[in-house]
Amino acid sequence: MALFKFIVKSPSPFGGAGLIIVTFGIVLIVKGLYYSNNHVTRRSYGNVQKNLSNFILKDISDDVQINHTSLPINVRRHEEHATTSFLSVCDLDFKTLKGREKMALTSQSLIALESMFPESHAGGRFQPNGCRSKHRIAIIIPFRDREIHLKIYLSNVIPKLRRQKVDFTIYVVEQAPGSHFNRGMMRNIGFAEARKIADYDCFIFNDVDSIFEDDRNLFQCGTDNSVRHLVTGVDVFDYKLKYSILVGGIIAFTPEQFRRVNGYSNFFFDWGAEDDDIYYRIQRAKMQIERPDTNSTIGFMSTLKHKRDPEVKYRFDILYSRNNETSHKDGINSLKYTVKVISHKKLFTWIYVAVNEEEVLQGLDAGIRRKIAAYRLKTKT
Ligand code: UDH
Ligand code: MN
Repeated sequence: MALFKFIVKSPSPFGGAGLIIVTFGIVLIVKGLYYSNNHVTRRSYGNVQKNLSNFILKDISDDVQINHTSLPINVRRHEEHATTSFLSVCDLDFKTLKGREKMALTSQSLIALESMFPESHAGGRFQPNGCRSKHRIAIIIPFRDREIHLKIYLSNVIPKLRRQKVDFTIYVVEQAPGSHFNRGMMRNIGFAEARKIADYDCFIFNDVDSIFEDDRNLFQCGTDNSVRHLVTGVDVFDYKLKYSILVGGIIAFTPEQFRRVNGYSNFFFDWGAEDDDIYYRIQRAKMQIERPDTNSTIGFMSTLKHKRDPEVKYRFDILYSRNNETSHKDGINSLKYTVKVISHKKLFTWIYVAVNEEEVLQGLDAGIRRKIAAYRLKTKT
């Protein structure tokens, strides 16, 4: 208002023409500011995204468009059948598989990896050539700050799965800074978000540093009552399982099986006991664990080296506080998170999420919450 008064009242050597010139000038300045603002907004959005994702945007192609994510599942299912129904169901010829292979410790850039697998569809979906897979699989990878592992994972695992003729899509669920890492929650979120995108009939949860060695170890789910754990031995444990109830590394659930156990507990932040907890959930739901033949090497898995996170002691307090009743209130039916980005990359769908740790832990017994707070104070973590 004051500025306007100044313009109108200011004496001008050009009279009325002066006023027009000044007004025109103001329009230009305002326009300029608007555009530069827009520019700044866009630029800083890019910067924010870079900070958020630390790696993905600097070394990978942009989002690839897919057009059916917003359609309801029954429509997508219909669409799917229309595009592939003329193909016959894949018949896996075991002679075309290679068997056990040593893991290659390659470290190509993600861009280079993308060009190695030109046949992928947006969001990291691979379909077999010339036949239709009976199953559609989502591979869920919990992730934070393990870029090199992800590259090694993709370059080793994709060729094996291609040979298995499965229809799979890789989801990388990355936890934003601001909370301690929660592997169980990242797995739950991957399940919840992938279900919104397509109608998967099998979810395979795979740690980014855990690579199956043998392509005869089929990426598929067990039948009704058996959850399939795809590991019988781990390289660093002399190709044995560290303990018999271990279900870590790679595990496959049908959506119905995962719903029956209510997914993973959301309470294990840091290096927790979410695997042991889900073992007990499976047991309480009266389901079995099935594995590849333990007399063969088919279920052997290689792991990638990394600094070990400290094992927090209070994880047992959380674990032992879980029972039928508490587990039914803690899992996929009580998930709280904020999706910051969903991006359909060429080799995977990237889901970037934030978790409010304090809010999640409200659901936990006050005594255990005090123990966690005391541990955080002592270790300053
Ligand atoms: N992860 C990350 N970033 C992290 C921590 C974990 O991406 O900072 C993911 C990643 O997929 C990793 C998985 O979570 O492979 C498991 O974490 P880890 O590799 O640190 O765990 P560790 O090798 O044991 O010690 C894995 C099996 C038992 C996990 C149960 C405890 N959480
Ligand atoms: Mn590990």
